[in-house]
Amino acid sequence: MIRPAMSQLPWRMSDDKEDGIDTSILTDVRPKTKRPPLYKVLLLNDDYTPMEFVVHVLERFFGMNHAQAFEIMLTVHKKGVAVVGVFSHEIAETKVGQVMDFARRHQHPLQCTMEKED
Ligand code: TYC
Repeated sequence: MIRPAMSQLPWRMSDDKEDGIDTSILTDVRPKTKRPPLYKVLLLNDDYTPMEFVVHVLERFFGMNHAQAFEIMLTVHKKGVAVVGVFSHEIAETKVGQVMDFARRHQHPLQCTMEKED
């Protein structure tokens, strides 16, 4: 059996013997580097927020040009909801906060939420 002496290899070998037979197992010791989850930011339709206000929100907080913003606004208007961006938890929370704050300050009932991406 070859046993690495000063192992820089990404596993650890147990030192097991049963009846003189090597029954060692290799254990993966590579550090887990799970990517952080992403969050969809959703915009919800309502009957009162003016279309131009929603377009402005999408331009201002989601970096869309006017044509993109108008298209997404119409999608929300017709379907009831649309994903307007995908971000880290912290950025998504910030965007939701900015939109909700801006809508409230202008007395519009516009709703924006976030949801973990599968
Ligand atoms: N339904 C709204 C209206 O007819 C427009 C609207 C679009 C509101 C998108 C919210 O997220 C929204 N004035």
